[in-house]
Amino acid sequence: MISKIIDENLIQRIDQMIQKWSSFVIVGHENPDGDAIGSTLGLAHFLHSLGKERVQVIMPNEFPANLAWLPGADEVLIYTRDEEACRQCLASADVIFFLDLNELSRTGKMAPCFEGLMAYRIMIDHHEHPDNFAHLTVSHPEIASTSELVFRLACRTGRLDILSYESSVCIYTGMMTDTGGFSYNSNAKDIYIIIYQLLLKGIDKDQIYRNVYYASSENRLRMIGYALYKTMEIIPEYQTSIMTLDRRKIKEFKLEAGDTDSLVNQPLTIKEVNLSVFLKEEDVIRISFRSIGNIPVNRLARDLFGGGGHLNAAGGRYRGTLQEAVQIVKDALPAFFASLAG
Ligand SMILES: [Mn+2]
Repeated sequence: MISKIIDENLIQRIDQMIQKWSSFVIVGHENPDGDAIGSTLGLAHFLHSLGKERVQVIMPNEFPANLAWLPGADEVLIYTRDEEACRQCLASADVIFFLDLNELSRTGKMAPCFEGLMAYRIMIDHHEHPDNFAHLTVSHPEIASTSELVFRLACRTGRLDILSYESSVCIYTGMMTDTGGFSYNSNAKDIYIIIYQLLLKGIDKDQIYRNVYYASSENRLRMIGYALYKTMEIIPEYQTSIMTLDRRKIKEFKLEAGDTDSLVNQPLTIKEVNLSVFLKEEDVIRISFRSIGNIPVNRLARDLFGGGGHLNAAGGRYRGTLQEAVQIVKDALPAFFASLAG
């Protein structure tokens, strides 16, 4: 079947922790995306199938409305909405899983909650440079999604047969969203063997696609139109696009969580654009980078804004004005591309 990616020793130890303990909390990252929700809920359903009754998924803040249909999404605790309930769950947890995040700071305002907890910590993730905060770390940057790692875990513990329809839906959703509907990071053959297995579980992949991608509000689509028409700047020399959205417009379009998530990908559909930068003015300036080919945007995100991510998708934040942040990006382009050529 699929190749064995996760170390056998890690599989055994995670399996032992699952067998041994009864209370589990599963945490995803701040501003959760499809993979954060898909992997955490996918694992939660899997633990349910193993007969575990005390399983709680916690997200640091709200997740996008187009993921609310996922099985179990209505039982997710949101830290910014229900801090006390989250703290109680964490305090009584035997095991805490950290999914789709490589350092505690990725849980945002929730990060201090983990101090002094006795629970056993297991991280399962696919971002580079994992921090050493967990007792067990499963880190595979070469794998396209954490949801895929959850499938691999279920499979390797020899329990593919009990993987439920609900779990399969969640896992597929994370695999789909972290590859842009299998349009990037998606050449690994195993992905399609896994999808085949998920289809055997009864998932409707076409319906999942529509649930996630054909769920826009009118406001969101108009915002995309505005951003592309009024703010997108193309720098032909570097095949780069820079786009912004300021606080006033975010308010005007009444944007909700996740509404701008895929916007940064749009300029890449221009034939001549291989690097897209999107800057959004929130409490801080949030900068998203996307690229095609061998343009390491995680390096840009790290060097310019202390951020990080993957080769083709990364992000960072900046304290200052939108204009300053745009200028920082523009100033950095010549040296960045010179370093790639050299
Ligand atoms: Mn992910």
